[in-house]
Amino acid sequence: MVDIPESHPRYESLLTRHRIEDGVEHGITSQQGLIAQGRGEAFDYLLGEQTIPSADEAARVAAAELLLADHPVLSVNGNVAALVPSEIVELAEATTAEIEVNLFNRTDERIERISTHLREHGADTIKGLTADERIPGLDHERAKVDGDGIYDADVVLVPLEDGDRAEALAEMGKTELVIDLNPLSRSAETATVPIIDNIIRAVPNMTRHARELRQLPEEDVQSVIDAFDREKALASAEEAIRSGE
Ligand code: PTJ
Repeated sequence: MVDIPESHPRYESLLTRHRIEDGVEHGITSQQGLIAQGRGEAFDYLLGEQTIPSADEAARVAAAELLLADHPVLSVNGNVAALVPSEIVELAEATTAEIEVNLFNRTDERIERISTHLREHGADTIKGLTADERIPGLDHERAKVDGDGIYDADVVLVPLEDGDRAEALAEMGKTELVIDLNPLSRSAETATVPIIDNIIRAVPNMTRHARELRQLPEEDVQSVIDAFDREKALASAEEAIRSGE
Protein backbone atom coordinates (compact mmCIF):
# COMPACT_ATOMS: atom_id res chain seq x y z
CA MET A 1 0.00 0.00 0.00
CA VAL A 2 1.42 3.37 -1.06
CA ASP A 3 1.65 6.07 1.61
CA ILE A 4 -0.36 9.11 0.52
CA PRO A 5 0.63 12.40 2.17
CA GLU A 6 -2.40 14.11 3.72
CA SER A 7 -1.29 17.35 2.05
CA HIS A 8 -1.95 15.84 -1.39
CA PRO A 9 -4.74 17.91 -3.04
CA ARG A 10 -6.66 14.74 -3.95
CA TYR A 11 -5.89 12.84 -0.72
CA GLU A 12 -9.48 11.60 -0.12
CA SER A 13 -9.89 10.42 -3.67
CA LEU A 14 -6.58 8.52 -3.68
CA LEU A 15 -7.36 6.94 -0.31
CA THR A 16 -10.71 5.81 -1.69
CA ARG A 17 -8.99 4.16 -4.66
CA HIS A 18 -6.69 2.29 -2.33
CA ARG A 19 -9.63 1.02 -0.28
CA ILE A 20 -11.25 -0.34 -3.43
CA GLU A 21 -7.98 -1.91 -4.63
CA ASP A 22 -7.59 -3.49 -1.22
CA GLY A 23 -11.17 -4.75 -1.40
CA VAL A 24 -10.43 -6.49 -4.70
CA GLU A 25 -7.24 -8.03 -3.30
CA HIS A 26 -9.14 -9.45 -0.34
CA GLY A 27 -12.02 -10.89 -2.40
CA ILE A 28 -14.52 -8.35 -1.02
CA THR A 29 -14.96 -6.08 -4.04
CA SER A 30 -15.56 -7.45 -7.54
CA GLN A 31 -13.33 -6.42 -10.44
CA GLN A 32 -16.36 -4.64 -11.90
CA GLY A 33 -16.34 -2.63 -8.69
CA LEU A 34 -13.19 -0.90 -9.95
CA ILE A 35 -15.06 0.28 -13.03
CA ALA A 36 -18.03 1.41 -10.93
CA GLN A 37 -15.63 3.42 -8.74
CA GLY A 38 -14.18 5.11 -11.85
CA ARG A 39 -17.64 6.11 -13.03
CA GLY A 40 -18.42 7.54 -9.61
CA GLU A 41 -15.13 9.45 -9.41
CA ALA A 42 -15.83 11.27 -12.66
CA PHE A 43 -19.09 12.66 -11.25
CA ASP A 44 -17.48 13.45 -7.90
CA TYR A 45 -14.75 15.43 -9.67
CA LEU A 46 -17.44 17.51 -11.39
CA LEU A 47 -19.20 18.06 -8.05
CA GLY A 48 -15.94 19.43 -6.62
CA GLU A 49 -15.59 16.35 -4.36
CA GLN A 50 -17.94 17.97 -1.83
CA THR A 51 -21.41 17.46 -0.43
CA ILE A 52 -23.71 19.96 -2.10
CA PRO A 53 -26.52 21.41 0.11
CA SER A 54 -29.30 19.41 -1.63
CA ALA A 55 -27.36 16.17 -0.99
CA ASP A 56 -26.98 17.02 2.68
CA GLU A 57 -30.71 17.69 2.87
CA ALA A 58 -31.41 14.34 1.18
CA ALA A 59 -29.10 12.60 3.69
CA ARG A 60 -31.17 14.15 6.49
CA VAL A 61 -34.42 12.99 4.91
CA ALA A 62 -32.99 9.49 4.44
CA ALA A 63 -31.99 9.42 8.12
CA ALA A 64 -35.55 10.46 9.04
CA GLU A 65 -36.98 7.65 6.87
CA LEU A 66 -34.75 5.07 8.60
CA LEU A 67 -35.75 6.36 12.05
CA LEU A 68 -39.49 6.16 11.33
CA ALA A 69 -39.34 2.78 9.54
CA ASP A 70 -40.83 -0.40 11.01
CA HIS A 71 -38.07 -2.52 9.49
CA PRO A 72 -35.15 -0.62 7.96
CA VAL A 73 -32.39 -2.54 6.16
CA LEU A 74 -29.05 -1.32 4.76
CA SER A 75 -28.01 -3.27 1.66
CA VAL A 76 -24.25 -3.75 1.30
CA ASN A 77 -22.30 -4.75 -1.83
CA GLY A 78 -18.57 -5.19 -2.43
CA ASN A 79 -17.87 -1.49 -3.02
CA VAL A 80 -19.82 -0.37 0.04
CA ALA A 81 -18.04 -2.92 2.25
CA ALA A 82 -14.60 -1.80 1.05
CA LEU A 83 -15.28 1.94 1.29
CA VAL A 84 -17.36 2.45 4.46
CA PRO A 85 -17.42 -0.69 6.67
CA SER A 86 -17.35 0.96 10.09
CA GLU A 87 -19.50 3.89 8.89
CA ILE A 88 -22.27 1.47 7.78
CA VAL A 89 -22.15 -0.25 11.18
CA GLU A 90 -22.46 3.14 12.90
CA LEU A 91 -25.43 4.11 10.71
CA ALA A 92 -27.12 0.77 11.50
CA GLU A 93 -26.62 1.41 15.21
CA ALA A 94 -27.87 5.00 15.06
CA THR A 95 -31.08 3.97 13.25
CA THR A 96 -31.55 0.38 14.58
CA ALA A 97 -31.38 -0.86 11.00
CA GLU A 98 -30.26 -4.33 9.92
CA ILE A 99 -27.42 -4.95 7.48
CA GLU A 100 -27.85 -7.37 4.56
CA VAL A 101 -25.19 -8.30 2.01
CA ASN A 102 -26.64 -8.37 -1.50
CA LEU A 103 -24.37 -8.89 -4.48
CA PHE A 104 -24.58 -8.62 -8.23
CA ASN A 105 -21.61 -10.96 -8.66
CA ARG A 106 -22.86 -13.25 -5.92
CA THR A 107 -20.87 -16.15 -4.47
CA ASP A 108 -21.24 -17.59 -0.97
CA GLU A 109 -17.50 -17.05 -0.51
CA ARG A 110 -17.77 -13.31 -1.19
CA ILE A 111 -20.77 -13.00 1.12
CA GLU A 112 -18.78 -14.74 3.88
CA ARG A 113 -15.78 -12.47 3.33
CA ILE A 114 -17.88 -9.32 3.37
CA SER A 115 -19.74 -10.49 6.51
CA THR A 116 -16.44 -11.22 8.27
CA HIS A 117 -15.07 -7.83 7.19
CA LEU A 118 -18.17 -6.06 8.60
CA ARG A 119 -17.96 -8.05 11.85
CA GLU A 120 -14.32 -6.97 12.17
CA HIS A 121 -15.67 -3.43 11.96
CA GLY A 122 -18.17 -3.95 14.76
CA ALA A 123 -21.29 -5.50 13.18
CA ASP A 124 -23.20 -8.21 15.09
CA THR A 125 -25.72 -9.83 12.80
CA ILE A 126 -25.34 -9.76 9.05
CA LYS A 127 -28.09 -11.02 6.78
CA GLY A 128 -27.81 -12.23 3.19
CA LEU A 129 -26.64 -15.83 3.30
CA THR A 130 -30.04 -17.44 3.87
CA ALA A 131 -31.43 -16.01 0.61
CA ASP A 132 -34.76 -17.81 1.02
CA GLU A 133 -36.81 -15.25 -0.90
CA ARG A 134 -36.67 -13.61 -4.33
CA ILE A 135 -37.43 -10.06 -5.44
CA PRO A 136 -40.14 -10.50 -8.10
CA GLY A 137 -39.27 -9.47 -11.66
CA LEU A 138 -35.48 -9.88 -11.41
CA ASP A 139 -33.67 -12.79 -12.99
CA HIS A 140 -30.13 -12.15 -11.74
CA GLU A 141 -28.36 -12.89 -8.46
CA ARG A 142 -29.45 -9.64 -6.84
CA ALA A 143 -32.97 -11.06 -6.62
CA LYS A 144 -31.79 -13.35 -3.79
CA VAL A 145 -32.72 -11.84 -0.43
CA ASP A 146 -33.47 -12.97 3.11
CA GLY A 147 -37.18 -13.41 3.91
CA ASP A 148 -36.72 -11.69 7.25
CA GLY A 149 -34.35 -9.07 5.77
CA ILE A 150 -34.73 -7.00 2.59
CA TYR A 151 -37.83 -8.96 1.52
CA ASP A 152 -39.69 -7.89 4.66
CA ALA A 153 -38.21 -4.37 4.96
CA ASP A 154 -40.33 -1.25 4.49
CA VAL A 155 -37.33 1.09 4.04
CA VAL A 156 -34.13 -0.01 2.27
CA LEU A 157 -30.86 1.85 1.71
CA VAL A 158 -29.45 0.74 -1.65
CA PRO A 159 -26.11 2.42 -2.35
CA LEU A 160 -24.18 2.10 -5.64
CA GLU A 161 -26.75 -0.04 -7.39
CA ASP A 162 -27.56 -0.84 -10.94
CA GLY A 163 -31.05 0.37 -11.82
CA ASP A 164 -33.12 -2.76 -12.20
CA ARG A 165 -33.10 -3.91 -8.57
CA ALA A 166 -33.92 -0.36 -7.54
CA GLU A 167 -36.94 -0.48 -9.87
CA ALA A 168 -37.98 -3.95 -8.64
CA LEU A 169 -37.81 -2.86 -4.98
CA ALA A 170 -39.89 0.20 -5.82
CA GLU A 171 -42.44 -2.12 -7.49
CA MET A 172 -42.67 -4.00 -4.17
CA GLY A 173 -43.75 -0.72 -2.58
CA LYS A 174 -40.62 -0.19 -0.51
CA THR A 175 -39.24 3.23 0.37
CA GLU A 176 -35.88 3.34 -1.33
CA LEU A 177 -32.97 5.46 -0.23
CA VAL A 178 -30.29 5.56 -2.93
CA ILE A 179 -26.72 6.89 -2.72
CA ASP A 180 -25.31 7.42 -6.20
CA LEU A 181 -23.04 10.11 -7.64
CA ASN A 182 -24.88 10.02 -10.97
CA PRO A 183 -28.19 11.94 -10.78
CA LEU A 184 -29.20 10.49 -14.16
CA SER A 185 -28.76 6.84 -13.13
CA ARG A 186 -31.90 4.71 -13.11
CA SER A 187 -31.51 3.99 -9.39
CA ALA A 188 -31.31 7.69 -8.52
CA GLU A 189 -34.31 8.40 -10.73
CA THR A 190 -36.35 5.60 -9.13
CA ALA A 191 -35.42 6.44 -5.52
CA THR A 192 -37.85 7.84 -2.98
CA VAL A 193 -34.83 9.71 -1.61
CA PRO A 194 -31.87 10.10 -4.03
CA ILE A 195 -28.66 11.20 -2.29
CA ILE A 196 -26.29 12.47 -4.99
CA ASP A 197 -23.02 12.26 -3.12
CA ASN A 198 -19.99 10.08 -2.56
CA ILE A 199 -20.81 7.26 -0.17
CA ILE A 200 -17.73 8.11 1.89
CA ARG A 201 -19.38 11.44 2.76
CA ALA A 202 -23.07 10.47 2.58
CA VAL A 203 -23.09 7.65 5.16
CA PRO A 204 -21.38 9.66 7.97
CA ASN A 205 -23.72 12.58 7.14
CA MET A 206 -26.76 10.30 7.52
CA THR A 207 -25.48 9.07 10.90
CA ARG A 208 -24.91 12.62 12.12
CA HIS A 209 -28.45 13.59 11.08
CA ALA A 210 -29.95 10.43 12.61
CA ARG A 211 -28.30 11.14 15.99
CA GLU A 212 -29.75 14.63 15.97
CA LEU A 213 -33.21 13.73 14.62
CA ARG A 214 -33.78 10.89 17.07
CA GLN A 215 -33.91 13.49 19.87
CA LEU A 216 -36.97 15.13 18.23
CA PRO A 217 -40.67 14.22 18.51
CA GLU A 218 -41.91 11.90 15.74
CA GLU A 219 -44.04 14.64 14.10
CA ASP A 220 -40.96 16.79 13.61
CA VAL A 221 -39.07 13.91 12.01
CA GLN A 222 -42.08 13.26 9.76
CA SER A 223 -42.15 16.91 8.71
CA VAL A 224 -38.52 16.62 7.50
CA ILE A 225 -39.72 13.82 5.19
CA ASP A 226 -42.86 15.69 4.07
CA ALA A 227 -40.90 18.81 3.06
CA PHE A 228 -38.58 16.88 0.70
CA ASP A 229 -38.84 17.39 -3.07
CA ARG A 230 -36.93 14.59 -4.85
CA GLU A 231 -37.21 16.19 -8.31
CA LYS A 232 -35.67 19.38 -6.98
CA ALA A 233 -32.81 17.43 -5.36
CA LEU A 234 -32.04 15.62 -8.63
CA ALA A 235 -32.25 18.83 -10.67
CA SER A 236 -29.97 20.71 -8.31
CA ALA A 237 -27.31 17.95 -8.46
CA GLU A 238 -27.48 17.87 -12.26
CA GLU A 239 -27.16 21.65 -12.36
CA ALA A 240 -24.12 21.55 -10.03
CA ILE A 241 -22.44 18.94 -12.24
CA ARG A 242 -23.21 20.74 -15.52
CA SER A 243 -22.25 24.20 -14.32
CA GLY A 244 -19.30 23.15 -12.16
CA GLU A 245 -20.57 25.43 -9.36
O1 PTJ B 1 -20.29 -6.11 -5.25
P1 PTJ B 1 -21.24 -6.45 -6.36
O2 PTJ B 1 -20.96 -7.82 -6.95
O3 PTJ B 1 -22.70 -6.37 -5.92
O4 PTJ B 1 -21.07 -5.38 -7.56
C1 PTJ B 1 -21.31 -4.04 -7.31
C2 PTJ B 1 -21.10 -3.08 -8.52
C3 PTJ B 1 -20.84 -1.68 -7.96
C4 PTJ B 1 -19.90 -3.53 -9.34
C5 PTJ B 1 -22.38 -3.07 -9.37
O5 PTJ B 1 -23.43 -2.65 -8.56
C6 PTJ B 1 -22.27 -2.18 -10.59
O6 PTJ B 1 -21.81 -2.59 -11.65
O7 PTJ B 1 -22.71 -0.94 -10.42
P2 PTJ B 1 -22.80 0.14 -11.62
O8 PTJ B 1 -23.90 -0.27 -12.56
O9 PTJ B 1 -21.45 0.44 -12.17
O10 PTJ B 1 -23.33 1.40 -10.84
C7 PTJ B 1 -22.64 1.96 -9.79
C8 PTJ B 1 -23.18 3.40 -9.60
O11 PTJ B 1 -22.60 3.87 -8.38
C9 PTJ B 1 -22.78 4.37 -10.71
O12 PTJ B 1 -23.89 5.18 -11.05
C10 PTJ B 1 -21.66 5.23 -10.07
O13 PTJ B 1 -21.71 6.57 -10.52
C11 PTJ B 1 -22.01 5.15 -8.61
N1 PTJ B 1 -20.83 5.22 -7.72
C12 PTJ B 1 -19.63 4.64 -7.87
N2 PTJ B 1 -18.80 4.91 -6.84
C13 PTJ B 1 -19.52 5.67 -5.98
C14 PTJ B 1 -20.82 5.89 -6.54
N3 PTJ B 1 -21.76 6.59 -5.90
C15 PTJ B 1 -21.45 7.11 -4.68
N4 PTJ B 1 -20.23 6.95 -4.10
C16 PTJ B 1 -19.24 6.24 -4.70
N5 PTJ B 1 -18.04 6.11 -4.12
